[in-house]
Amino acid sequence: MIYEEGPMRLAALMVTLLMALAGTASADDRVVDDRMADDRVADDRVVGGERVSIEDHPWVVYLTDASGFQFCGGTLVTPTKVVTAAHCAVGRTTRNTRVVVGRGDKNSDEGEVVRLASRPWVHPDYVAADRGDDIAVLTLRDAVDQEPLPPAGPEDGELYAEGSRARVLGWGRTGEQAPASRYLLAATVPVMSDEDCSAAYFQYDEATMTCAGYPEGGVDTCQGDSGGPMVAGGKLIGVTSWGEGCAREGKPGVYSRVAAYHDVLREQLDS
Ligand code: 4AZ
Repeated sequence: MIYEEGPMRLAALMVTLLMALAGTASADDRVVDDRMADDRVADDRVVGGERVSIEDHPWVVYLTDASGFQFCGGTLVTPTKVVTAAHCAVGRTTRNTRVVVGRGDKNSDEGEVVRLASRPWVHPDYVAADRGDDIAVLTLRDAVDQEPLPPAGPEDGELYAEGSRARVLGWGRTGEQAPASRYLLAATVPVMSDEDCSAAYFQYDEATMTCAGYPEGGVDTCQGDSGGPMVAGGKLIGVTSWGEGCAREGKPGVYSRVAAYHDVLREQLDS
């Protein structure tokens, strides 16, 4: 997550260019340079994305398959319920889905790996992320101790106001062509107006989506961050859903508008 088209990326490009001029660069060198740049993005906390501790964000979780491969994020909203994206949960079984709780570093063995108690609940109207209703709820077999994050409700309209700042978190890619992050990253993005979201995407639906990012791009969620949290006012206001590429100018990230699903979530969380 947290793509950053900033100075480090530019620096990596310059290095590649200089090496090419010196006759030493190959396509493979370029990949290595990109990786190094991305590591520095994660470690040096440059503008946009930064490493954050899981202890400060105990409700953010990631999903893996049975082999341990991280494919999405999620948010604990009660000790046994995780909100994620429908496109992360559709078709998944209890056998091939794990929820990793309390682990900021994918390579550590801290935290818990929790199994599902049942097949995921997927919003019944879900068809595809850019058609809306990209929301799902997972039920954990064992309750966890981590503090949950309450979902936004109808009273939280101001959290979706234009320019309101939100935090987005995840272990996804740090660039469209970059590998996923080893560490939990976070970034701050401004919520865009429904007009601007609609201008960016014909599929945008203001009733069930919100979008966020800077007009010039540069900070965003990316592949692998899906299902993870968009947070403001101490509440889960969005679920990372879709967008055209990552951090592109004029192409903000799109998030499921959690407040719009208050009643249906209530029903799921109480069941
Ligand atoms: C994805 O493929 C994805 N830039 C997630 C977020 C965004 C784009 C794609 C938003 O999971």
